[in-house]
Amino acid sequence: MALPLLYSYRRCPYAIRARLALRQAGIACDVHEVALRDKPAGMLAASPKGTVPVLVLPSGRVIDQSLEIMLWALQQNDPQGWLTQAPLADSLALIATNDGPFKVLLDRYKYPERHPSHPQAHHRDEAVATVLSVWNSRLQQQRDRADGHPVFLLGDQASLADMALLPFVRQFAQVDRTWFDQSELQALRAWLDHGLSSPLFEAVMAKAAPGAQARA
Ligand SMILES: N[C@@H](CCC(=O)N[C@@H](CS)C(=O)NCC(=O)O)C(=O)O
Repeated sequence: MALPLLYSYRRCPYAIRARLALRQAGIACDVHEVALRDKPAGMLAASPKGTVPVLVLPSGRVIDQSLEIMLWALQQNDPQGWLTQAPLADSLALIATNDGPFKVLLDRYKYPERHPSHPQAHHRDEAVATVLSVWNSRLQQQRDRADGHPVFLLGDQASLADMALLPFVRQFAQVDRTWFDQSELQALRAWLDHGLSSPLFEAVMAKAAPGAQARA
């Protein structure tokens, strides 16, 4: 039987969140690892906008937004209740902050040469002041009640928001891990480390060569 085909890029945070949800839902896919500089014709035919991830279902339906792929996958099967742990609107609000203002600041922090009017630390500090310190406080409040158990953005179990944000906070931390490890963001760091060390995250980050077709 034909499997869904996922056009993906290993390190792309949007593609990572899609792979997390597909794997969590137990949906087997053929995964085509794309070279972003040389996108396959089949991907561009399915989705001319040319961003990954793109999911092509055996029916021919194309889903080419990462959040839509997450929702589609979890609507098939959601064994740990990522969609129901917390009000979906709360998850979607956090994701909107992530995909909007946080992503803008993350890109400025990652590529400071494209924004020379400010030093790199300015973008980092703005991301912390406007977004990450808010998420950190939210997690810290959960920690204060959790008696040492891992905590998540919207409660004591992972929700859609945790999984959708994790790959982006990972990128932020990776820009300067030494700085991140010494920052005031302790609760966020614990949340990130817990998420990154999960078997699910490790599984979706397994390496594949560009152009390779793997089965996930
Ligand atoms: N809104 C899209 C954004 C996806 C996106 O921007 N992906 C990046 C890679 S991380 C991409 O494919 N960029 C096109 C390029 O670099 O050519 C989604 O949520 O799926």
